Amino acid sequence: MPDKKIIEDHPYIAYNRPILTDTELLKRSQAFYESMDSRRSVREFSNKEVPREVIENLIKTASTAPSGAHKQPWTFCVVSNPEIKKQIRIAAEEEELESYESRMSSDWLEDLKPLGTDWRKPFLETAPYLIIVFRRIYEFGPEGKKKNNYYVQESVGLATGFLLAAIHQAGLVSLTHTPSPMGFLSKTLNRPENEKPFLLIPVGYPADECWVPDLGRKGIDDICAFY
Ligand code: IYR
Repeated sequence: MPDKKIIEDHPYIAYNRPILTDTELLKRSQAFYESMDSRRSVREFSNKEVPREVIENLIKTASTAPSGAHKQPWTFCVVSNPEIKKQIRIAAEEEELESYESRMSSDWLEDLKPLGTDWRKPFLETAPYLIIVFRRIYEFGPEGKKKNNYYVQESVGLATGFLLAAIHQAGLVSLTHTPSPMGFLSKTLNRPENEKPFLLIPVGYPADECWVPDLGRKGIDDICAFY
């Protein structure tokens, strides 16, 4: 069998994955589940350095996610510069203070109590890296003509999920942070108008003393229906 061919004028490559035994499938799926089940969102970071190449690998992994028409409609901005981290912290805390004091409903604040969050975001300066994920609404085609991307929200959500999994598998921790509104990130990072901020993800090691809420996860019967 050839390993390349042209189908309707487009190049294809043969794709082969080994067929595993049921025992092997079970072992691998169980091991990956157990590893991912030990992932937690962390709010107390160490300032210990992480090599930049590691961060590049994490982002390359995120960018292996599927996307609408394979447009890969994402940009990952990586901030390690202390001055820029400081600017981001100041702007985020300003918005968050307003949110916690007057924009969020009492139900919302009540739901967040077990997580111990508040408007203060010291991790934005402590974590060695902030990865700000932008969704690219459209691209500029020839002569600057706008070309819309497809399923941008879904695609960028998938890429971010891959990123969080990669961070955990590498041995680092992250937080899925949603400063709201996030417009200040476009300004601070001077992003073009076709990009909108999606999530802000501090990445690093946990602080020497790091506590996370004692939360359980829903069981299979609560999240899954077999037909
Ligand atoms: N964006 C705020 C509030 C917040 C909202 C939800 I929903 C969370 O799960 C956690 C926090 C903050 O980052 O504190």
